[in-house]
Amino acid sequence: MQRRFVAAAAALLAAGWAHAAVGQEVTLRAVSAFAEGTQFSKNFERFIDKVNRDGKGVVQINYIGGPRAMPPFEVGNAVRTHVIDIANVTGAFYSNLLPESDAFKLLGKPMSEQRRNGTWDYLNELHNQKLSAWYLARQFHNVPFHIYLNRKIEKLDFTGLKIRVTPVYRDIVQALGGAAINTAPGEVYTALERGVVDGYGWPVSGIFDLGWDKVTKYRMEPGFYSVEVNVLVNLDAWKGLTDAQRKVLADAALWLEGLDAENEANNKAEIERQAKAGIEPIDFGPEEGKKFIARADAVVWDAVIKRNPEVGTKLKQLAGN
Ligand code: 173
Repeated sequence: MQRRFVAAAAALLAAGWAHAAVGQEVTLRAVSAFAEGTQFSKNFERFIDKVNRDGKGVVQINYIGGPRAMPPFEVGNAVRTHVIDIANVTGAFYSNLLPESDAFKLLGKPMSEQRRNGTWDYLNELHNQKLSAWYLARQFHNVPFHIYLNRKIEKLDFTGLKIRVTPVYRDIVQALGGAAINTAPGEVYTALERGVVDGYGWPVSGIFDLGWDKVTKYRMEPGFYSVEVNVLVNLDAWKGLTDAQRKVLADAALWLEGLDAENEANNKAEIERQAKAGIEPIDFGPEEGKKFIARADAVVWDAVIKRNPEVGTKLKQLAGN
């Protein structure tokens, strides 16, 4: 009797261990919407390295790569349909699935505050519902966007200019009379080189990564909005993880958001580097600058609130908190 019990217990234990050995370490497949090794993939890649260090035997990430692996505007949908488990992607690239993502760039407070004041929870809910995704982290809140131009303008007016956009810049470019041409980052160099566009929207940092400095003359001041690049996890994948696995990812997510502390110095260094590369600022002074930013914000809130009054109003309230 005693021996049989011991044998059965040992078998159970062995089965448990076997299960643990199989179930314990899970590997997630990751994609970035930005080219590997470039400005807006770099920190995500550091996050992956950290997870793979801290998560040994628990959770690992297999980085499949950037746009060479998957077109950037398909990354959000690939998370939704669980073609991949985890992604580094801006809301602007999945606004077809979540149109309210147009407003994410107006949520510019530090992530520690957004996690305290309910913004993170609300955005997580939106991602759960519309993207079947867990909103694990948001990066680069303190990096502004700019419009870069190859033709000098004398006032805040884009009439006659063709400007490469994503949904980030579409509304303001059109409000200022410009023709907005939507392209993925990978097409910007050729569009500029061939004169298909007279300028483009992009953050203050990262234009050297793909050689755009060689085809850029001016950077318009001031910077506006707040870059958002998010780490999303497919919701079924997230729910299927153990508490220990989720903890490795959640801790690494907070660490990743902490890397935003590096951005201010990097923004400054990029502006200096642009000046050295001969890229001149176009600046109409503080009054015009203020007007521009107010207009840029207003066109987005108007569009988002018109499209979805409930979500738009809630996001605007959270932005002001
Ligand atoms: O310009 C873009 O492609 C874009 O929308 C974006 C968003 C976040 C970071 C970098 C670029």
